[in-house]
Amino acid sequence: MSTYKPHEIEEKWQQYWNETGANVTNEDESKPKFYCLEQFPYPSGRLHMGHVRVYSIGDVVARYKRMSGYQVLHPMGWDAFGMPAENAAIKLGAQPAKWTYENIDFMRNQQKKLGVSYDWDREFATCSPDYYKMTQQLFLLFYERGLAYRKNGAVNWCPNDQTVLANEQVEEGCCWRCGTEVVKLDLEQWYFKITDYADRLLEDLDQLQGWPDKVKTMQRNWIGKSTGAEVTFEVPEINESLTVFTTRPDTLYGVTFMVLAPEHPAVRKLIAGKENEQEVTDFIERIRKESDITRTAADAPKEGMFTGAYARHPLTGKDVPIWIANYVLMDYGTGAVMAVPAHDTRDFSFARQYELPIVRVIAPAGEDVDVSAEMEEAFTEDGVLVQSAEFDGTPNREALVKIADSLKEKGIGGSTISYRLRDWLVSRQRYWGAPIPIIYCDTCGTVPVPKDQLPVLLPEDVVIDGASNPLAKSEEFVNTTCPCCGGAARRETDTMDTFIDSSWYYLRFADSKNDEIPFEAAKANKWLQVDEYIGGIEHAILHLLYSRFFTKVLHDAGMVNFTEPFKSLLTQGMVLRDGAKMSKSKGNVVSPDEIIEKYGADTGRLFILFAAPPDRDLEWSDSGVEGSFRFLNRVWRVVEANVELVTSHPAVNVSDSDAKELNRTLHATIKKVGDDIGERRQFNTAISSIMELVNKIYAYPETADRGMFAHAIETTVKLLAPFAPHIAEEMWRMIGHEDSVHHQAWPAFDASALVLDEIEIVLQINGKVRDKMVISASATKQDMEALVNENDKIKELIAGKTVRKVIAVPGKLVNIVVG
Ligand code: ANZ
Ligand code: ZN
Repeated sequence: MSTYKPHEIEEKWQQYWNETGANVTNEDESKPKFYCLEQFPYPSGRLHMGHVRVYSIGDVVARYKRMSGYQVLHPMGWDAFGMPAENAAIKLGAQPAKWTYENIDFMRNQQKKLGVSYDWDREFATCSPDYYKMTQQLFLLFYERGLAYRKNGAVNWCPNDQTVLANEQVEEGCCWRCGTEVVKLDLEQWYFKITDYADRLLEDLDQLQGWPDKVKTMQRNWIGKSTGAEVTFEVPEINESLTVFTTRPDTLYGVTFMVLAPEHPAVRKLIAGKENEQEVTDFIERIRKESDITRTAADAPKEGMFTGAYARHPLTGKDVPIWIANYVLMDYGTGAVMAVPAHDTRDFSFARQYELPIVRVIAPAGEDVDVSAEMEEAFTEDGVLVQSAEFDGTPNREALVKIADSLKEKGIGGSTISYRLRDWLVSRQRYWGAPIPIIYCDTCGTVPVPKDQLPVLLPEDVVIDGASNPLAKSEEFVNTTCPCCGGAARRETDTMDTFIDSSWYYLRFADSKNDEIPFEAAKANKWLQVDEYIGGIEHAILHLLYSRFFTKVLHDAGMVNFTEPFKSLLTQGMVLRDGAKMSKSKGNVVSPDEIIEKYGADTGRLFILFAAPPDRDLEWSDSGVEGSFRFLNRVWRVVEANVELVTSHPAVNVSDSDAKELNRTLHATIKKVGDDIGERRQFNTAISSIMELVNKIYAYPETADRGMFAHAIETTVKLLAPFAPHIAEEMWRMIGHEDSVHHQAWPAFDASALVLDEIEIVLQINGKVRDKMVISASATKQDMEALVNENDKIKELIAGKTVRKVIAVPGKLVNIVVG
């Protein structure tokens, strides 16, 4: 008897798969394609259990699809640019490249030890010049299409990371990476025009049937489409006009003041020469430094100041004082608000605070409201218009359209749409990223680096001290010649946001060796969309929104024939221990190496897949891991004990009732496991059904058909293959096969096996259960009565009594009433 020794067999089979190219993409046009992708990791150093979870999920799907007759693309790579490499350089004096590649080697080795079936021939790291040359090509494509531009403005700056951040990378006012509070700075930066795609990014969410609703909702809210109107207010004293964005043009007659964002460009002119000029200027400087969160939080104190200037109400001609306040943001709508304190909560508290008039223009329908009565709070519900000239009595929903239309007629406004989404700030003042391929020339201006001069390589002899952008300090890098005129010129020293690298990597896998272009259209169109994409919920907006945007741009450029990159999305839950997320800082980490060392990779994978549905948080449990290990041993023992029988492939004869029952369980399991992996992605229930099957195998009597028994054991090995690939391979060979279990066809499901032809009924006397009996499922009432009369136990019990009535319920019971 050999015992299950995971270490011996795992290493052996990993080597075998590697040598035989078992996991190389099986391109075969006669088969349907399937692209299974797990979000590629940042090479931070070591894999954690969260990684193991994602890869285990992906591998089950990929292996199942291969066995189900698909050509499967299942690649892996490295999201290898970014801050940690630079921080390591500062702390440890290591070169970012060296540090990164060492981590990649280590982590790749860990992935291999897990037995994940990646096609390593397609591997790449985004920090390699081969890859970032293509990232630079794509930057230039965006530039040519007018989608990459430079602009000056207030940007988010992380004082710790010494770089700017995109809006999506600011979480509750703090840097997404290091948690430092973000400040606002005025800088000239590169942007991608994602706002041009706002509508399509929103509309196409409806196509994404395979995405969690939660993620779609988050994207929808982030894009933040809002339908409203623009209204223009003249400001005679500066001979200019101010335009506001409002979702409530129906409240126009209730405007009692106007509020501009302190950064609004008109403010300077409004206060010029006024006695409070200095005071207002100081105020502006102070507010600018506040984060948007502080400024807009509902309970945050509102702060404002009168500019001393007045606008003219477009309909009444009345003077409207112009204020500035922290609660109005420059980068939403137009940065200017018509304040209606009677019907807007923020305006109401501001008006109360600064003693500004409050004028009611909407009253609850059917109520007689005294319009001069003081209001206790803003009235934000629907109603009918009052104090609104010719619109009095009009329901406000109707008035909304009517007033917008009348503004349009008069040429002072009209309906419009506003988005919360801002353009994507893509330049970073850091070293470890793809250099932006742009040159500045005094004569020719901004000049893109010609394609044949790509990649713009990162220089290696740089000083990385965290104080300022290393590239800007490298004379050798900065000074160059202009590609247009040959004169002296300077290179752009910012690098690209690493989210650009990851916005197109899934396309590169289709053609990862191409050194001319990012990828061939035909290859991308063959493999994409990604059929199953697996990754963390933390990318619900960031990476997933950017990737969708990239795909649409590449579609418009004719480079791909699809508009959405990820057909189906699975967001896996966290791995917890003692109720908290596993993390170094909490000291509750279980390392993948530890588990592989103690139990083998198959046990680790099986536990992780069994312990929770993939989208839920998973609580680590040592006894759960033990349980998985015991289960694999249990399977091993039954295979091992029956090697000779199974190898001889005895004829299957499903005629006795035990064989029928085992056959029924077997096919129920085949169906369940297939549906659970292929459709429902519920690996935990798939595994528990295999466990039940194994129990049935153990309980199968020796007297029942041996062929069925052998067949069930052999099929169990196949069903287990996607979950525990090494042990399945080993057992498959033990039972006499020469080829890999992973190249077998997935067991075919036979629906007829599920039809029960025998059932169990209960036998009662005066309503009390006395015995059970197995009979034909198609037995009629008469058949049942006849069968009961043959039952020895019943016969004994009713001996000498008078049978008054026999009640037979087909499929269930027979009740004998005796007196
Ligand atoms: C007048 C009004 C009356 C408003 C009323 C609301 C209620 P959403 O729905 O989120 O798009 N607003 C416009 N631009 C702003 C800015 N830059 N900063 C802060 N607030 C701004 O919000 C649109 C509403 O938010 C607009 O409609 C405007 O106030 C305010 F009874 O205009 B409303
Ligand atoms: Zn030039």
